Amino acid sequence: MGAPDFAALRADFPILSRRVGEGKPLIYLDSTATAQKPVSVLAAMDEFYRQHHANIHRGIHTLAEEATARYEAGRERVARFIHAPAAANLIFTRNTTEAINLVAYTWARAHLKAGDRLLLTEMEHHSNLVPWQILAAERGVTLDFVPVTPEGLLDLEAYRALLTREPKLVAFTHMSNVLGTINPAAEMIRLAHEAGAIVLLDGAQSVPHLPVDVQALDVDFLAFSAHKMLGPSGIGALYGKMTLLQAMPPFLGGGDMIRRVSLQGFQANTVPYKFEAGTPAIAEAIGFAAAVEYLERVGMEAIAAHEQRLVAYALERLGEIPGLRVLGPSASMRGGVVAFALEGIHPHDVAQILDREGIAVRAGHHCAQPLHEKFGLSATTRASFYLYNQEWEIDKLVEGIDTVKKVFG
Ligand code: 7TS
Repeated sequence: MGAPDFAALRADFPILSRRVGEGKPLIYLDSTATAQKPVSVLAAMDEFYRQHHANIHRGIHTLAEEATARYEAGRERVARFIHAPAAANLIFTRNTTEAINLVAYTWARAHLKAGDRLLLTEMEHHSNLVPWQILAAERGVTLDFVPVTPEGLLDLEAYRALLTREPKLVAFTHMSNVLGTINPAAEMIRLAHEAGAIVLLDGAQSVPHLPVDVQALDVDFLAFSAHKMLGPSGIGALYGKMTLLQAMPPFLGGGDMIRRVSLQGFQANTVPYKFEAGTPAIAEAIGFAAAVEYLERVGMEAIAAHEQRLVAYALERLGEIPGLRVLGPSASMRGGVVAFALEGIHPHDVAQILDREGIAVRAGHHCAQPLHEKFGLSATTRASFYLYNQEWEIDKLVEGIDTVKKVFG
């Protein structure tokens, strides 16, 4: 296959031809919150409901067998996408948040006691912060944080120093949803292992946008969400190393996660079923697999390079606007996320005026309040890019910001 035609693939995403605001063509710059869906994902889910729908892992009838086979094929496809050694290493969850909570409620509660330390960073999304705060309050575990530098990078010297406190777990984001920073995960994981820690990587932003290989990274746990990578909402995944998963107690109790139940007790099912209680998101698993197939067809290297070009262009264009402050590092260190503050204008006002121009951006703290505080801000406006975005949309964003300045100037 030759170089992908990124302009042409926009036609695969029906929503991109919508008009919004005052009849303006939609310019969707909010893929960090959630990505739009190609027709192949919609069709796979539609076909499942029309032709094969039944509950899985139960019943001998034809539809139950077809549904089970498709759900498990989805697991295999998603596992292969992150280069997991086997499909069984991949547990379906509701989203990244639930995947992180799964580790916090099972692995962490089985292994951690008062006085143990966890090492997080100042750039975490609330979903990689709050589960550990709950645990800390309950168990007397201490949280340490790798500081973020003024450029928006993790302070790796400080990281090395904090590792000497011998944390049991290091949990950090592979790519920041605010700064766009791509953290040096492989090196950080190696250092954590040398210090005797287990590593959980929050891949909510990296797995959709970069090639991620769990075996090359040697990561212990990886959490990610389908809805940020062209798939449906309601499903995400936790990858784990098999020895860890096998030793972990179950998460939620109920059907499917058991092998045998008596009135007095139960015997847990094998991995990964042990962690998937109740009827899962079946059509969503099929949509997830279709999303991964789409991304693989375009190629993750090509997608990452495309977004790198877009973010370099965005930083250049936004850099020309007086009174506009961009958070985060230079283009070479980041993915397609640009959060900015406009002097004297509230981010919500910026987003509202841009919406009138058809431009969808997010305004707020983006579930990273401590990080915003670090930069002395309560909120920012954030534009984010994916494979379907084009340079001309960034030109429109810059024109939109001019309009904002006129309205509030
Ligand atoms: N971790 C990171 C780095 C994220 O960006 C997000 C979602 C999550 C975890 C949680 O993912 P979920 O699928 O469980 O919700 N980030 C954003 C965002 O930046 N805007 O909306 C959601």
